[in-house]
Order: sequence, then C-alpha cells, then structure tokens
Amino acid sequence: MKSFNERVSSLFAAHEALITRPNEPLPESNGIVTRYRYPILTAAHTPVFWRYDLDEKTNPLLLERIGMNATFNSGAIKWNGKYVLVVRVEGADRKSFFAVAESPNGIDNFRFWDYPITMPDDVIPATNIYDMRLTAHEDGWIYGIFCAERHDDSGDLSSATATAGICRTKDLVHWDRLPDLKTKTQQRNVVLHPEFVEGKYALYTRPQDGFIDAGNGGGIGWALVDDMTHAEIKEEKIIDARYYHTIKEVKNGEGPHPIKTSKGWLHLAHGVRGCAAGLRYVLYLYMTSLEDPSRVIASPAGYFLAPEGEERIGDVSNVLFANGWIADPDGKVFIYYASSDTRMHVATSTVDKLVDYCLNTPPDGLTTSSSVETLKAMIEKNLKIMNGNGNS
Ligand code: M1P
Repeated sequence: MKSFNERVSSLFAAHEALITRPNEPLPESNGIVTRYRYPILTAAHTPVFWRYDLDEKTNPLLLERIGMNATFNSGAIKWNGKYVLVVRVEGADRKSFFAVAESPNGIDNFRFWDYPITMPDDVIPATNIYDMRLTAHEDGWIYGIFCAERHDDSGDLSSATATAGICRTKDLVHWDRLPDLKTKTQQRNVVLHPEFVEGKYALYTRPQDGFIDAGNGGGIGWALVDDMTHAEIKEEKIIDARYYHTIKEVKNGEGPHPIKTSKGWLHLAHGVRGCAAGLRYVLYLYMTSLEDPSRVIASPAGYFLAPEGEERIGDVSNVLFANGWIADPDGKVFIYYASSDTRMHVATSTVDKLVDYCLNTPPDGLTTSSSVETLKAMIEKNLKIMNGNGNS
C-alpha cells in the first residue's frame, strides 16, 4: 500500500507528464490550416491542487474534493512573450469561471496560473460568467467582454438572460469590472474592436431575442459607443447576416477581435445550423474593409473548420467554438478553438493563407444550382490545365 505522500507524488507526476507532453502537427488536409494531435487543455490539465485537498488529516483517502468538468471557449493574447489563454473552466457544479493558462510556444505546455481570476461582482451579480473575448485596445487597457448569465425571474426555473459583462486590466491579474453593456436586446458574443473608429469604441454584437434563440436578431451586429466605462448601444446594424440553408442559418457570433492585415480585417466567427442531431456549430472566416471595418469585403462559402474525430463528442456534441487567436509578427496565426464545450485545441495557419482563403474561396450562391455552376467553372478551368492548354 502506497503512503499518502507517495500517492500525492503520483498525482503530480501524472499531471506533469500530461501538461508537458509535446504536441504534434497532424498531416495537412487542405493546405489552409494545421490541426494538432492532442487537445491543449482538458479538465485534467487543471492543477492537482485545485482538485485535491492535500492535507492527510482532512483527506486521508486522497479523494478529489472539487471536480473540474471542462476547459473550453478561451480568449487569447500574446503577453510577455507567452501565448496566454483566459480559459472558461467549468466545475463539476456547472459554474464557469475564468483562469489563465500560458504556454511558451502556443501549441503545448499550457500551464494554469495558481489562482483563477477573481472577477469583481460589484454590478448586478451574475449566476454564471463565460466566453471572454480579450482586446488590447489602443487606449492602453486590455478589455474582456464576456457573457453574464442571470436567472430570468419572469420565466420558469430554467429561464435565463444573457448580457455582455465588461472588465479591464493592465496585468491579467487585477481586473476592474465595468457596468454591463446597456442594450435593447439580450446579447452574447460581444467583442471590442482594437482601434477607435470615428473616435469611438466599436463593438461587434449579437442581438438575440432570448437566452438561446437569436430570433429576430439578424446576425453579427456593429455598434459604436462613446465610453467603455458606461457602454450603451443606441444604434446597431447587422454587418454579417444569417441566411437560409447556410452554416449560419440559426445563429452566428463573432469569435475573437479581427486581425488587421494589409488587405482588410480578418474575422473568425461561428455559425450554427439545426439538424436532426441538434445544433451544429462550425467556424468560418470573413473580411471587412480597412477603411470601414463594418463593411464586408469577402465572405467565403461554408465553414473553415468543423468538428472532426473526437472533437465531435462532448458535453454539447457537434460544436466548434473559438473566441481566441494570436497572430505573431512573422504572420503565423494560432487559432484556439474548443470542441463540444469540453476541451481546447490549437490549429495553426498564416495571415497570408487565411487572407488568400477569404479572397479566393467562392462565396455562397445560396442555391444548389449556383454551387454546381461554381464547381463546373473550376472543373472546366482545371481540365484545360490538365490537358495542357490552360495555363497562360
Ligand atoms: O453550446 C455551444 C455554445 O452555445 C452558445 O453559443 P451561441 O450563443 O452562439 O449559441 C454559448 O453558450 C457558448 O458558450 C457555447 O459554446
């Protein structure tokens, strides 16, 4: 029989082996993006000392005391040379909280900081908070915008409301809570653009009729606000609309804030459609103009990343969701995405590839006939090349 201390040592050794396991790129499937063999964060990556009481007097059987259920939907930022995620950690008690994990290379060795984030609750207290988008704004603050979920007292036991909670920090340790975003509708997936636009703060929004249903909320919206310390949306317009029989028929939502490129702002978003198995969440890209970040200039058809293999299975299956990515100065892009509301992954690409993908993937013609004509045009062009009389 192993001693208490030996069993504690085994727990730490197994955890250390897991979090230091080297990740491996998988063979490229489409030239656009590289996936990696292992998830970068799972519930088992949370520190042993979060889950176990390590005092032999109070936990002689060395049982887990505080269960962790999932690590997903993480904001991302390059910070002091490290790839830093503000992770949505969900406990076994279904409460989500934010915790910082950092990696030296962006693809493995993610290690949680000792303490989760203490988010001040000095506004109307929320029951649950999750899905933070991080923006290092040109005003000098790092803002976090997240969903604050509260019980809807006018409904039944399960009724809830979604509001955009706002906080800011200079060090990712101490966070100031700002008043929630004031809007006419419920909101989730609200994201702060990193630059002032017309001298104002610019927000990507997702108006929704209910906690789950987007309803008449037409898609990803755009609004300018004067002051993030009292943010209020007075006017909102839809910039990336939902369409019938597309990957974003039921809902869509901005991912992290867009990346500025020489050809325009590069956006990552999620689209949702319904099917017999429930909702299917996939990731897609689009671009907006540098002069007017609310004007869409490229909208490739279909999804960019969809669940594959074990990504398909989890607490909410058939879901990919991303609210964090990091573009390095050399143009490499680290896309941090979660699968099935359960675990975090990384995929890598480059700004050049993602921009090329956006500008040269045919847009959605919205009907089968149109898709077939698009396909035929490519086949015809390629057959000419293959038969030796197509290349100029
Ligand atoms: O369960 C899938 C996702 O559902 C919601 O996203 P949306 O508001 O776009 O439907 C969020 O609760 C998100 O956290 C979750 O991953």
